Amino acid sequence: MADGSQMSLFGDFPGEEQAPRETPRRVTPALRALELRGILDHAAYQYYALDAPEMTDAEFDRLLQELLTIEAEHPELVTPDSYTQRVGGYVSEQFEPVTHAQRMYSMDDAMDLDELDEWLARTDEALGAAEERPVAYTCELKIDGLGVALTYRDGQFVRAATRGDGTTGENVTDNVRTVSDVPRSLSAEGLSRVSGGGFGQSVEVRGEVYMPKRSFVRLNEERDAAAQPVFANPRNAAAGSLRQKDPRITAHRDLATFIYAVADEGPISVTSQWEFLQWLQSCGFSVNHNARRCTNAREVHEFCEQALAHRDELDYDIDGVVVKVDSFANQDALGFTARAPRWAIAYKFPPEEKRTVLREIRIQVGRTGVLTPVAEFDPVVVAGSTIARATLHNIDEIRRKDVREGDTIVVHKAGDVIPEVVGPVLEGGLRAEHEARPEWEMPQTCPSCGSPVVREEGEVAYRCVSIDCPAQASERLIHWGSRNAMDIDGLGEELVGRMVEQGLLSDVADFYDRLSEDALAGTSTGRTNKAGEDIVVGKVVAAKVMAQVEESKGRGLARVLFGLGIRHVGASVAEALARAFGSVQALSVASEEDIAQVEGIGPKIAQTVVEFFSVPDNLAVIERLRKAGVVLEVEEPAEVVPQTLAGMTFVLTGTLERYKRKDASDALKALGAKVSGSVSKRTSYVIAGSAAGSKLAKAEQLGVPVLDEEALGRILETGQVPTGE
Ligand code: 3B9
Repeated sequence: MADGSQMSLFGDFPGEEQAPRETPRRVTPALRALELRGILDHAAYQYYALDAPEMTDAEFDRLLQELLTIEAEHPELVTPDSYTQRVGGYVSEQFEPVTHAQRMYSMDDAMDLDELDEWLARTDEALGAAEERPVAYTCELKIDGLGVALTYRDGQFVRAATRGDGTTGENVTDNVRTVSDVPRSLSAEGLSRVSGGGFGQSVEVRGEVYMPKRSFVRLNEERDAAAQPVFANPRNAAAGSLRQKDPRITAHRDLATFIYAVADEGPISVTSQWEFLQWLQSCGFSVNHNARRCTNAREVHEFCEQALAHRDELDYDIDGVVVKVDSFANQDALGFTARAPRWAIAYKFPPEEKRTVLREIRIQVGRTGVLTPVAEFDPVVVAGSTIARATLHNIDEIRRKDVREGDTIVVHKAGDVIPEVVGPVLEGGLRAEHEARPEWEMPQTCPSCGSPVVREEGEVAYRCVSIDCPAQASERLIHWGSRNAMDIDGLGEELVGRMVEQGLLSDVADFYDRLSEDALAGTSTGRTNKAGEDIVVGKVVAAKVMAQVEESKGRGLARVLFGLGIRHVGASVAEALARAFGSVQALSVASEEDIAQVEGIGPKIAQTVVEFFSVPDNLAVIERLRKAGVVLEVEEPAEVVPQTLAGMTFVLTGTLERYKRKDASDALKALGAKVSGSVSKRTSYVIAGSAAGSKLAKAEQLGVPVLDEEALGRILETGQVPTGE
């Protein structure tokens, strides 16, 4: 990112990672603009509403830049609903806007050490002989987080705002208050070094909110286990966590900060960035210790090289080094341009890229019929892990990159996480070979069912719209049986695929009115044994799966709604719908307006829900589910359970003998407790089973009381936590 201090979806435009591209020649600017608006709206929705970004920030920036370029060249094409016309461009409507008293500046980039040297030389020269010499520089790490501004009034934390577009950000005070390393009040020691003993009015510090890599991995493990979409990288996880409507969710995400600037250094009695960092620390702020005061270019180089060499050892992502002229007098002499200080530069690390060979572009058919081309290439290790495939998203992307099967390609990890094809290698005689290969074409028919595929107007995606496409059916059935939906254990993906192929299953109602133990036993699992023979489902497994199917009937309305796989209806939306409508029947006759009334549900979701229930086949499946005895209503709780554990937060870790983790967690929640996946000082109790690991250690470190399984049993029986005897 040009400026790692922000999420570039809000970011400081223009995106600088890739040069703006010309409008593709094949389509008219009007059509392309229409298409781009659709893509950007969808991407923003995925990012904000669903917390499940489908593209990288760089990609988003690129598309936004393309749209802005078209609109600049053809002002008649600008529409009021264009993404570019939104308040402040990138400021969302969810949080209250905050106008920064002092602009949140970006920084100029140096893309390599040569550019950095040029900047050092220029700066040195500009400062001339009259200023403080030799010119010293403070080198800091460039944290790949989100820029924030924290305001303190009379030494008390009063407000936090995101960077936004640099001028206007969002008020995220309630969420930032839950970040444990943000001081609530400034230390007396820090304040003593401010002229007048304090900032009579207020002081605004700036820095980065980030999620430690370890916490990111853990969060994703938890989300994955709960069948929730995972975050692409720590920065997106931090962004998603900071932009939660409910601060209690943010509180359970392990966020942290590094502070490095103040909006107005006037009243502080320090004279350089280096001293200023010490002052920040003395105030109680978290300041990154990997910084160095350098007095020549060689030392600056060394710092950059060391940062690059050791970046993997850090528990936070960095994307470069920030070099700042150290003395404030020298900074003043240099001043600012409209968007950035002349006294600072961001040296950006080169992204790790590898060459490999693109073997095949294969089509994946999703649950909603979208055909996604996926690049399959020879495995290569990039940024610490082996990758062998990457989504190419859609045909436009393939044309833009101009990759063809058989090409030698460059791959990297976008945001250091998502494998991505950068493009074909065309030098060294490879261009002729590339040109000789045919351009890849989207299949005209679905590779799974053979029906014609369609591309709807204004959409990038090609879809198989067949109602009996086996690939879609398998994906839908797998989803129905997944953890957060009907939780049918023992349903492997291959097994479902085979059952669909063999005609045993085609829709979710088939689980209940068509599948039988006899039919299941003897079905190929899709796996082979050492001798290469097909492994078939045995009688015992078949009986187990059928018992699970039977049990799943009573999972309740929310899981049914999630399991149906209605577009945009994730687990939490399903829960909200279930609570609001109480039955499938009531939901199926609700209008878009009725549905959009529900807290947390927007018009887009409302529309897809109504669409879903307007399809006769879908209603028929629901009717069969009802007849088979699947519970389609919210069941009234048999008795009101006293919420004796309200306000307490539990963390379960290790292996429990008597309870399934999920059951124990549900039982605690039924008593009003919250159950979290990570230990913090806000955790009331950690329940540790056998082989408990890092969470137990963290609890001990933070002094959080740890209970064993027996104690858990007593809590669940009595509804009371042990008193300290
Ligand atoms: C008003 C690190 C990042 C970073 C600055 C950074 C991003 C931006 C910046 C911050 N990592 N440092 N530093 N390590 N990702 C340099 C842009 N500085 C300011 O925002 C800032 C703002 C200032 C000084 C600095 O003072 C003024 C007072 C009055 C008028 C004009 C400026």
